[in-house]
Amino acid sequence: MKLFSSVNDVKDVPALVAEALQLKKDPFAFQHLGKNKTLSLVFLNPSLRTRMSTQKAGANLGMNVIVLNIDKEGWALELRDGVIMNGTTVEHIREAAGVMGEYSDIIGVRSFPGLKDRDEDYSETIFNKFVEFCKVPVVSLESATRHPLQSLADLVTIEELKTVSRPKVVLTWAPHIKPLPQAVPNSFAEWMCKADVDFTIAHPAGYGLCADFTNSAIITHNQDEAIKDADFIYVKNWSAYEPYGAITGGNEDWMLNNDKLKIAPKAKIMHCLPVRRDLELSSEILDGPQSVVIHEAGNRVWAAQAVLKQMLEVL
Ligand code: SN0
Repeated sequence: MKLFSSVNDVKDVPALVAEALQLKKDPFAFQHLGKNKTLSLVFLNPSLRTRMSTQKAGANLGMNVIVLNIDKEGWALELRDGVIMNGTTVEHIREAAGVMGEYSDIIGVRSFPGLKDRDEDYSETIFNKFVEFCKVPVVSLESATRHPLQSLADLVTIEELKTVSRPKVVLTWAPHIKPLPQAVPNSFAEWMCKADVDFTIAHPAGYGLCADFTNSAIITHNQDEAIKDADFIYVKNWSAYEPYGAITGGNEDWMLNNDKLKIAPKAKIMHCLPVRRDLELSSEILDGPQSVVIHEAGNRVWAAQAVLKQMLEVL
């Protein structure tokens, strides 16, 4: 694998999931692959799980890992072409990414959407510029429209914890106070549409996702109907795709609590984290027996390690 930005970059999804679960059993079996290889993780936005799990995944494979919080520690980056750089930006992404490529065998990049200009965000200009100018394999650490390492870890978690061969998986919108990206739900939907699951998306009117990511999903505005007898419920807020980046109040009753979960007594509750307690998801669920959010976050290591291993194998 030379690029990991979407499920479409993966030749064999079940094999990648199996590889992650195998690495979980035997984390240090492939240290020779990463010996004297450098992984650089470049963040234009905050991170906890992605940073720590991908760093650990690289180390498990014997790699040297460099982390650069470029938004805080680097020169102010110019991302646009054709501008005279006489303002606040100091270094162009063309040079910055090119130089990072000189120091790295694999680069990971995190870059959130601006949520202002849909065409710009959905054309993935920043991520694609990194890919173009660094000239080494690139892993998305969450881009404007996708978070594939999260989705792979989610699929690994479902595969590991499912009790029926084809589980019912529900992605439900949750309330929030600020506009969040569509990257996590887009990506989760695109991976679930390729997995052996029955997949439903529930959201209030006005929060439909871009159809490119949701093609075979059942989509409903009725949360109760969606979550009834679910095996997995994936909780996530996102802002509107149309009008782009908008949020509207009045959907606070979409927050799951134990009372709502009575119709889904077997459901395991997932969230990519960070989660705002008692706004997006109730504390009683997060602290209760149905939550698997910590286990899910733990699986981020094995997802990242499986992807890095497949990249190292073709370096
Ligand atoms: C990000 C998102 O894409 O929704 C990262 C998730 C892995 N989440 C946030 O930005 C949360 C910010 C907040 O204020 O709650």
